[in-house]
Amino acid sequence: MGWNTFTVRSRLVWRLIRLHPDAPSSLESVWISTLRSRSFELPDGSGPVSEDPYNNVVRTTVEALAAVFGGTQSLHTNALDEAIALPTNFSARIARNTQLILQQETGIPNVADPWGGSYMMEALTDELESRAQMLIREVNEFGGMSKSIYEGWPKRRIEEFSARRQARIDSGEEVVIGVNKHKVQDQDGKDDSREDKLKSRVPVRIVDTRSVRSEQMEKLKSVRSSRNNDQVASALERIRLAASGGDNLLEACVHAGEVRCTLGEISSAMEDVWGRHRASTGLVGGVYGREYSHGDEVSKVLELTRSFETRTGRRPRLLVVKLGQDGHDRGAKIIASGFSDLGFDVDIGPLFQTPAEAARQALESDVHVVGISSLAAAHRTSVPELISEVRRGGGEDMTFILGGVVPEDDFAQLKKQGVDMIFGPGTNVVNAAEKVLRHLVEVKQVAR
Ligand code: B12
Repeated sequence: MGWNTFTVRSRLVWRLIRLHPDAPSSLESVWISTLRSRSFELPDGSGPVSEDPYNNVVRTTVEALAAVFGGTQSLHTNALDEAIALPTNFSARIARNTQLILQQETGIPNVADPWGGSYMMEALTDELESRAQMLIREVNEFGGMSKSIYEGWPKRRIEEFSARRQARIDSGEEVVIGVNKHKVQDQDGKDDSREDKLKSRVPVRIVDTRSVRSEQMEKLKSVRSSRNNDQVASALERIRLAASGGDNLLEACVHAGEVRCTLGEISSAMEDVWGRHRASTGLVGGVYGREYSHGDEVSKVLELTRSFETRTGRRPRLLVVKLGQDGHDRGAKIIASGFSDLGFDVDIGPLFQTPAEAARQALESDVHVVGISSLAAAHRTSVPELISEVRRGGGEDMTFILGGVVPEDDFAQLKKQGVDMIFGPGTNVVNAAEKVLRHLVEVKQVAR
């Protein structure tokens, strides 16, 4: 699902199925499985924001309503704290009730296609359909979906779209209430008061990652000691054979599960044959020049980066890293692309680095700033580890900035542990770059 109420995709999926029973062969299985399995709407994360989070209840309702009008049969609704942490029981209940209210109180699901016949909706569906057909042609020209995924094409398209959208939000062209318009201010101001800001905070689910890890290790130990390890070895061998092109891989994996192979062992067996996929770490260049409508703000930051370079002999250098099992890389890519457009020299680390690996890369690249993008709640352990590794390796002056899904309650502790600045969901990239530059010059005295 997206944010635009009139362009939810379910309707389009049905249209494509209805009008194209002979859809291109590489996509045929997708259509057939959609027909069999029903259409499902999952929000793409562009809806809920961490600022003034109760607004997210309204956003999710409108999004869900649009999906139902669009003919979805299966629906996920986000919790109001989606951009803050894992949901609490309270927020999960509201998310579930949003669906129940639509289903049982409104009568809306009793009508098959309430938008059918509306000139605007039919025209929009036509337009979406022809754009979808263009994409399908592009995929087919690539040689099919698997090949295009392998070449990184869909990922690149998503990244380009995300970067452009972020620039539109940052410039205020796309309105997000509470983020770029009608904000809750820190102090009494033209919007709302500090008291309102405190009231708008929600209780957050805190997960103790250390104890989760040790519980998991214990479970793993007990599984490994209570199973038949000969059966495990032969099940893993069967996966290797199937992965090399012999048998049915899914069947081999189900069998491996039955004899209690772990997920890690199953995927490692496939990795033995296929190797490990490395996601591309390219940047989307030029977005903040092209899409950002407030050219003067961009020029101001570019001026600051130029003067930094004049004074120090090199551009401000940033390394963006992702730590541990956190595969959410859209924010990291947007920051890397945006800061690069704004005159920074940017490196991006590969996904799934350990704190020690990221620290080594930061020291070897001699960066001014390490930017950690954390969305999987491991910041309380991995970030201090990274900082102490860097300090131990001689990077005493390095600046650490952290972004992503980080609850406000953790800010004070992280700052004590050496994080200089924290930027949550909804961060304006141009403002963030300016703050980081000012911090380097005024606090760290890098270019004085
Ligand atoms: C999209 C998404 C996914 C996609 C990720 C696709 C991808 N390649 O990135 C998919 C579907 C794969 C996914 C999977 C999972 N997800 Co997810 N996901 C999201 C979602 C909805 C949006 C994230 C996003 O892309 N936002 C858009 C980007 C542009 O925003 P952003 O990253 O916040 O970046 C902005 C700022 O934060 C800041 N920023 C970010 N990084 C940095 C770095 C620096 C240096 C700076 C200055 C600024 C900065 O600037 C950016 C621009 O404003 C979030 C919820 C949310 N709304 O945040 C959950 C969320 C992050 N996911 C979550 C979970 C639990 C998972 C799974 C574990 C689910 C599961 N059980 O399988 C898996 C884990 C996969 C993995 N290996 O990591 C949880 C994490 C819980 C927590 N932190 O406590 C969240 C918060 C949802 C929730 N509330 O439960 N997810």
